[in-house]
Amino acid sequence: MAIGMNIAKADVFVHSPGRNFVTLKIVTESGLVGYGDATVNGRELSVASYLRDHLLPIIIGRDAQNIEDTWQYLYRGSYWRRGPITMTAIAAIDMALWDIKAKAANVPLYQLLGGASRVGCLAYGHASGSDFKEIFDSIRYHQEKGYRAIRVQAAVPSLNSVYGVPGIGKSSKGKSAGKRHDYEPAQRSSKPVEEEWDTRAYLNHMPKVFEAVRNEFGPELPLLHDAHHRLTPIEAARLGKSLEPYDLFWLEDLTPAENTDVFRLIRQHTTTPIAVGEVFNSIFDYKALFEEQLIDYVRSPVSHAGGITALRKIFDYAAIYQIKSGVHGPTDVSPIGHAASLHLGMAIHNYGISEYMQHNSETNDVFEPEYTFKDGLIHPGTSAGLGVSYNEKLAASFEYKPAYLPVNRLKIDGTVHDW
Ligand code: KDG
Ligand code: MG
Repeated sequence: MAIGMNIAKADVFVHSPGRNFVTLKIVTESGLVGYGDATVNGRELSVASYLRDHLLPIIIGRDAQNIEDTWQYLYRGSYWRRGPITMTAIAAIDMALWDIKAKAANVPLYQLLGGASRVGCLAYGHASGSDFKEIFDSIRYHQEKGYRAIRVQAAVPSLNSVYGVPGIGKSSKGKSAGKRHDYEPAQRSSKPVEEEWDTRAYLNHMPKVFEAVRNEFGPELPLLHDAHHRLTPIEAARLGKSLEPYDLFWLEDLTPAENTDVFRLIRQHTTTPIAVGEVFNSIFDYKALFEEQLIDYVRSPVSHAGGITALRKIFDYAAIYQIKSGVHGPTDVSPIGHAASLHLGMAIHNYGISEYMQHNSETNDVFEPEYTFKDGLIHPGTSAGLGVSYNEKLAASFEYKPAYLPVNRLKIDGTVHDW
């Protein structure tokens, strides 16, 4: 048994370098440090409390090397299983322990997960715009930054706001130009901002957007689109069908996440590939979707699906059905969570793509991630562990402030609508 590998200390930090993050730090008796990302966008303090008040007191003194046993102890050993807060808290501990194990072995984490299966992880960026010209400019901007796959979100003419499309209505005054790319959708405020929605207008407009984009950029560029869970099953089927001529890489989060039975109906109507799972947190959420071959990409990131230990099992299960990874990588996944997903992505065979919304300089100054982005691929780096650190002093200078994702209401009568 290695000396000094018991967990001696664990701390949770809740700060706002660029945006709110919850960060876990575990230290072994020998002084090895591991980091975990425990951020749940808009519900940060709940995970911090779950860790501080319930999990950290019971992991002190455990052998940091026994990752599987610790995972089972925290998951199977608890009466209350699953759910985003529980699984994010377990994920943070799991990530930190893998970070420690890789540092103890003096290798980048992907080496412990089987080694590199590729030279880097294909990533997609976020293009958006109020009109076709803005969308084209935004796609070009991302291509110039190196992206080889691009998610396209568009304003809908009759709506004065659409989630994922910043600066609607301001473009003619030139106010949105600097904000269009990789913006932060969670607004720091005491209450969520409210946005409006009209499914009919959206469904009528999206095929026009993708027709225009294909006409402008040709057939080769991989294009993705996110419906943010807003559709009914039959509306989702219609969208998939209407976008078939534009050959999407995937269509994401079509319907509300709770009812996965609806994918049977959607699948019967369209060959557009389907991605889902960024709000799933357990292998059981995917079970029927895999076994009945109803989806094509798994969206879970390491930080919301119970950690590297758990997501590895989800990916291996998906591989049996030729389903690939398509990991969630917005700015609310911290560089620690992002690095963990990248190391796993380097190692698995059924890697598909990762979302890569780039963090701002405040975030990067605190976490100093080693991953690099070049020619559309991200590489997690070769230093020992996850390749991410955490500057506690600098982080403490960015005070946590509540921030919320918007709430969505129907334009016609103000009814609260789905995410
Ligand atoms: O916290 C949720 C956001 O990150 C949301 O914008 C994520 O739909 C999302 C995406 O695909 O990044
Ligand atoms: Mg999404």
